[in-house]
Amino acid sequence: MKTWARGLAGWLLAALLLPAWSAPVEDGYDLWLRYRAVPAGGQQRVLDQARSIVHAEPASPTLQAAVAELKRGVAGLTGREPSARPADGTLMLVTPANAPLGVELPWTELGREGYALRSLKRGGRAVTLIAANTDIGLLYGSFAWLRAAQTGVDLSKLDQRSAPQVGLRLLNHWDNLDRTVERGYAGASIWDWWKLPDIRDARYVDYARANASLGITATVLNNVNAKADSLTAPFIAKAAALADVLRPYGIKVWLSARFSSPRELGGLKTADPLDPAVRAWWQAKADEIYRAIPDFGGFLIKANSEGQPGPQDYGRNHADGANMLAEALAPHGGLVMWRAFVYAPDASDRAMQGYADFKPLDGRFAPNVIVQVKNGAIDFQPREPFHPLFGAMPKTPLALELQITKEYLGFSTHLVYLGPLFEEVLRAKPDDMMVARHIQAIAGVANIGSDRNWSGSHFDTANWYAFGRMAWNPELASADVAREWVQQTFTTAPRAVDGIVSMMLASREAVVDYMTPLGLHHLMGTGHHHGPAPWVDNLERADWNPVYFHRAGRDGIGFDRSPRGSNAVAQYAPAWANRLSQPETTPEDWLLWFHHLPWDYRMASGRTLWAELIARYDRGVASVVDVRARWAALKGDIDPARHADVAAYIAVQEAEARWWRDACIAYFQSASGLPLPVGTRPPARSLDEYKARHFNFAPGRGG
Ligand code: GCW
Repeated sequence: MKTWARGLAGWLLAALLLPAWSAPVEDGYDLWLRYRAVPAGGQQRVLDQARSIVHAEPASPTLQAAVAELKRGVAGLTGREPSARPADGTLMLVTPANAPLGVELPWTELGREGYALRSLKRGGRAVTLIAANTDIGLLYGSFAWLRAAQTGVDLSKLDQRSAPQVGLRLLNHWDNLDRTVERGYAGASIWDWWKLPDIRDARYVDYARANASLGITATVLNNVNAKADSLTAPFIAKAAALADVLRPYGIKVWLSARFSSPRELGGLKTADPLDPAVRAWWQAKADEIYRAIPDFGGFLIKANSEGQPGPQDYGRNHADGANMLAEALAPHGGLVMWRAFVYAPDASDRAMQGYADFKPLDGRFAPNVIVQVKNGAIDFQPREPFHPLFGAMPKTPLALELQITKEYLGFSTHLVYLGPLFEEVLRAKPDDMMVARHIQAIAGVANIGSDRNWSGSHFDTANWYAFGRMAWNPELASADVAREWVQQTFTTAPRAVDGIVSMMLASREAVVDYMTPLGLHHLMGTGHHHGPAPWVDNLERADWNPVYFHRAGRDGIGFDRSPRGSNAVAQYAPAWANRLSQPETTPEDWLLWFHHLPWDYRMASGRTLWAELIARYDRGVASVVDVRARWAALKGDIDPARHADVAAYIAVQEAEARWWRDACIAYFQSASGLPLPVGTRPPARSLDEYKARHFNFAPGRGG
């Protein structure tokens, strides 16, 4: 064949193969930072504003990270990398020191972390200012610009500003030092403790980028069921290596600390917080950590909770324990996050323990102590009333603890978008203020692991994303957050976006309905928490048994927390206490959380409670069936591999939703002795068959 013909054939072959070569792999690793080439018109839209990037020199590591991300994003979206020479279409990263004259920017409003994006014309050229008071603000602003670019915002008319309402926004990794993850469903811990500090996996930088894109400012590296080893020199060195990688992205490293460490590591006879030798030990330990990590964030503490050691072992209270650690950290600017997740063995009502222990200590904690409170008073259920401590400790900084990992919501298998749950909690009003205004910090129990797609399923990263975005701005609507995430993670095609967002927004109510409708809670399998087990009543602690929580019997179902029962309602502000004292004025979504009612109690729908319960379970299953159909209808809009993955997961979710519905109805029918209402589909299996199911190797049991 002539040479020219061979050359032409080569080009033709390459052209045919190119799409296979250049089509980036859609395995979820790039999260919402995919920066995939937008359709041609969109590319010009981005290029018109971003042919060049201009910034102050010398650039700090943080500013370098911002510029690198902008280059990466523009190159991905348009196929062309911006230059450093000013052009018609320049992104200018500016602080008060180098902002162009004559442009009014809200510097004071932005504070330390905020940013402004402003489209201008300068000498006839398109210029976009990314403005902030600090380099970390410029990093957040750069990610905000890229979010706008990826979601199809008109980049020629930008005039937005944003500053975080909640000062401290952090992840809690329940990661163990052997790389198992407690309640983790996404593989091993991403922290390769064994190879640290020498080997610093590139994944740590991508973790930092993802969290910086959300404005997350800190991360607790290890499990709250802490091992004392995490405070030994080798592990401090490992944590220091991670701190070095995360620092340019504005992410501080924290550690969970085991309260008995002075005994286990220091050989002391006691860990009594009032003992001078114990206080000295913690001071020396804090000094040692800060020598390795000068900007160490502080300690997260789980004490006198589920068997963890704490100050009460020595007749002291939580404030005594927290204040000792706070004193050790204070000279370095460190903080203590002290968890209020406590419940005593002799609990008359486990939901009352956190308030009972901590409310009397309001105002007794040192200024650098934050009390960390779960969104509800039991334990990350599909729905819980807001925790009574919100609004009850006005003299104490509080952190809201949310679970991003889905310990009680179907692991990483079930598609459940948690944005609506976060929104419900943040907007709840214990008094005349929303929970979002009662908190100084917000912590999310991470759903991140070594799986390629980070969170164990393609949709679970939406919960990491929603946590971060709503921690930055607790008044963001979960629907808007979902839409942003879909447009960056899957597609900007409007019909597909609408379809996926509607699936996501239906998913949390669905899991409530098919697991724990009408305020039921804690019905799950023992230990692993997989699947339904409302019949369990044989555990060593009464308040570990599902029967303790639903109290189903011939007379009715539900936990009486009214004044006629445990009177837990009295822990809420008076307006709520009155409203929750009567079933008629209690929101039906919380009905069986606060009341024990007869099966023939008349619901708002006109049905009896028994019929309503079944209707809710059926509604939950129907919703999953609908989500499955919606996803199937999107087959042509989503890359095949991820579409197939998600479809397979939703099929499992449907089967497990049916299992939850059938097992719970079978059991509650056995407890009530009532016939199924006419027309009810009977459970597929017998109650004994459901009771016989065991899962000895369910994931998430690390620790
Ligand atoms: O949700 C429960 C989990 C435990 C967890 C504990 C806690 C880290 O079952 O695995 O322990 O709460 O929040 O401390």
